[in-house]
Amino acid sequence: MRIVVLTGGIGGARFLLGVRAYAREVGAEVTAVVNVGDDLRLHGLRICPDLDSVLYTLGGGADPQRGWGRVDESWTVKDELAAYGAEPSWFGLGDRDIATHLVRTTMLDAGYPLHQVTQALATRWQPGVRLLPATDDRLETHAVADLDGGQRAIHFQEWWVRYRAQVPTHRFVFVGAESAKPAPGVTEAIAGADVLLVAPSNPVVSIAPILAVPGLREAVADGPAPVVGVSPIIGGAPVRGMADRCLAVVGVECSAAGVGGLYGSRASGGLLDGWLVAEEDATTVVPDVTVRAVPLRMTDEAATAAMVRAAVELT
Ligand code: FO1
Repeated sequence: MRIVVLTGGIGGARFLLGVRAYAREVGAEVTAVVNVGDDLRLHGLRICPDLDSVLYTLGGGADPQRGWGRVDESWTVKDELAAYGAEPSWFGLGDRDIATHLVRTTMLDAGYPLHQVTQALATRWQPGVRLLPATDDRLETHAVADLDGGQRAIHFQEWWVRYRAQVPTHRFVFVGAESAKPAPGVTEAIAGADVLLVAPSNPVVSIAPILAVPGLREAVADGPAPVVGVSPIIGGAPVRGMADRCLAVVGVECSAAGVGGLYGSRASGGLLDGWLVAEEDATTVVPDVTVRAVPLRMTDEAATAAMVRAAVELT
């Protein structure tokens, strides 16, 4: 069986732990198509938070408390940058993490595309799943917010980390999306999948930028594989992160039904055949989508693998 997962963020990386465990049980192959909208260049380094979250989480090197970055991290370079007054000071890069960005940036600057660089980084971390960026091209999520007395577009990380998503925000823009191409292997993986899972990631800033790459939404919606999404919202609140703030920006209710409706059914031009929700949300209805309620907390790998089994069995 070939499983393809659309994913981004820390929740998405933790979900992949369960997908990998399930895949090992049943002998399936997993391809993760990962959001790059959070990526940024800082201090001359290319940082790919969502790809790194997957590498570190599946490779056993992630910090379990923060969720992002490396365990046993030190912050000497961050402190030294601060001593120079180098901005931005609101985004912290750990010393171990910086090594990843140095290797990545060196390879990118030498002309290797992001998917090959990611493959090279994965030889160290051995994530046990095939990891593909949604695109090799520049695609950056920006937020248009009220700042400094006017409307300004700021990078997603500035909106998320510096302003903690607390500024009045009008919309998100996926800069570069129109001319981005799917990374080699992405369309083929989707076309060859037996089942497609949408991770319980932020639908607005993790999944939407993947689908904004021309051709990817169509590849998923019109492809042969059944598509099952897992709700990132339990009982009206995000499992982690600030999906509630992102959903408010796009005018969608923060509920399992709201996000299910945002994705929509394949029968009516949307994405989903199935929608896995938490037991608290058992009454959720999404027109033309099969909804099933199961325990949806990713407390450990076994609980997450059970969720994945339920998602696959929904198809
Ligand atoms: N999140 C923070 O809240 N503060 C930070 O300083 C920060 C630095 C950072 C560095 C590298 C990296 O890969 C992720 C980092 N994150 C940080 C997490 C990141 O902002 C978001 O959680 C993800 O982009 C959302 O998926």
